[in-house]
Parts: sequence; structure tokens; C-alpha cells
Amino acid sequence: MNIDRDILDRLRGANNIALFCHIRPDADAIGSMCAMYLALISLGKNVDMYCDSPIPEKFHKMVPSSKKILKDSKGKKYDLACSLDCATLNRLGYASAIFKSADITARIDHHPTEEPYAKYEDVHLISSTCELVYDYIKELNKDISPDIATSIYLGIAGDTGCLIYGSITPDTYRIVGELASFGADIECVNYWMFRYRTRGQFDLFRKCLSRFDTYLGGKLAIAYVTQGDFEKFNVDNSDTAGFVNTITAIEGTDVSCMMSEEKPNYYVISFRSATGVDVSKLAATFGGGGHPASSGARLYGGANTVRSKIIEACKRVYGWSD
Ligand SMILES: [Mn+2]
Repeated sequence: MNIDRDILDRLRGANNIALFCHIRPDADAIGSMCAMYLALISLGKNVDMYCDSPIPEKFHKMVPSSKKILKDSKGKKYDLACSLDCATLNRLGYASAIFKSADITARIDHHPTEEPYAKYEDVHLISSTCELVYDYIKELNKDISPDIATSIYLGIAGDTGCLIYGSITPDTYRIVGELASFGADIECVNYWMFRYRTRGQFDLFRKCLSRFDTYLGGKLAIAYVTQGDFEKFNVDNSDTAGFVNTITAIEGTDVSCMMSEEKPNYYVISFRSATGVDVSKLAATFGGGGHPASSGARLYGGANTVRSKIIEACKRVYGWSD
């Protein structure tokens, strides 16, 4: 892949570097940031990582360096700020102030966006940011450690649903093969990402499925969880990871939708499609964004109101009817 030579030169030249990923971090956000962190500290640089959200415990099991992610810089200044897997400055949360205060800013990402927010941007529309970060790290440091390899595999596995989505290319498989040869702990990642569940997560999932239904002649599938569920099962929003994938690709369904109540009457919505329907268009009608097969948005309202808004939007965007 053609990586951005300016960003590479800046990463090589800087000594105090801050790395950033988006709020509510997923596997690709954590994987790409921690892999870059490990590669840069192995070159003797001072590097800090920032994320303005709690880091789900399971990431610590797969990538122990994720324990070093900070929330606050306490006024520390950096030569270079580099965001990973983050489409907009807003998605950095309060950490955006630290990002903007650096001498030079850069962004390495795979989300299409209309407005650049860093001085140097390298955006490739590929399956994961980790796939792109791998090429940077190979240039920075030929010796890829097992921890770096595991971290990169985490992001690739996360954003490809354990290597099952259509976004995968021959390059993705080649990289995963190379990561395995560098000692990536693929079994550990697959276990924590795709098999392990707490009892609370399992009970939440059962509740989510009990509210599952299809609409618009079966083309649209919707399920949801509420704040009340989180309290009842002692879980939080991060425990819904993966739910939307389980309700995708049901016979006759083109768009699946998982609604999760982040605050009272305020839902985070994930949209997915496995049949080529572009769900980024649907997310865009609500001011959200993402990829054709995977996108998201946020909506105010109770569960019934939010669900109605989604159904109406599908009618408008795709021309579907009841
Ligand atoms: Mn990603």
C-alpha cells in the first residue's frame, strides 16, 4: 500500500508523540493505537496514548499495553499528535484539545470523511486501520514483536468480524499470515473477541433478542436494549459489542439495526448490511456516518420513537414500503 511519506517522516522525526483513538473504542481503534505505540517506544521515543472513554477490560487481556491509555495530558505538549481510526475531531471527545495543541497533527484512518482535521491525513478505504498501520510499522521497525502482531491482528479481526466480511482483500489474508509468523496470539484474540461473554452480557443478549423484530416486509431488522437493561444485568453500553452482527444476514433482511440507549432517551444506533445495501446513506440521514456495510448514528427519543424514525428513513432512502 502507498503510505503517506510525510506522516512516516514525522513519526520518525518526532520524539514526544501523542496517539489518539475514538471514543467508545473498538478493537481496531485500540489495536491500531497500541500497535503504533509499541513500535514507536521500541525506537526509544516518548509516546503517550489517549482515549476519552473507559477501555473495556477484555482489551487488556489481549493487548496489555492498552492499560497505559490515558484520559488527561495534564498540560503536556507534544511534537506530533497522530489519530488512528478516527473519522472526525469530535470522535476524540475531550482529548481533541490535546490533539489540537500539538505542533503537528496527523491522521491514519480508513473512514471516508468530507472534512480533513489534521495537517497530514492518510485515509485508505480498506477493511481496517490496523491493515494500514501494519505498513507504517514495517517501515518504522522491521522487527515486529509478538505483542505488535497481536495488536494488529486484533484490529483486523474486529473490523472484519473474524475475517468474514466482504471488505477483506488478498492483502488482508497475506498480512494475517505474516502476523501469525511474527507470533500474533490469534487464538487469544479470537477467544476474547468472538467467544467469551460474561453472564451479564449473555442475559443482556437474551433480552435484546426478545425485542427483535423485522419491518418493511422483512427487509429491516431491529433490536434494542435500554438503560433499564444495563442496570438490571449490571452491564453497560460496551457490552452490546457484536450484538448487531448476530442479527445481520437473516433470510430476507437487507438492513439490520441495533439500538442501544446510551443516556435516557438517547440511542446509539448501529446499522449493518450483508446484501450490498449501502447503510452509510441511512446513517447520513441522521447525521451519522460509516461504511457501506457498517455505519452508525445517534438519535433522541424513546425506543418506539427511534424505531419509527428508522423505519421512515428506510422508506425514504431505499423506497421500501410496509
Ligand atoms: Mn476501524
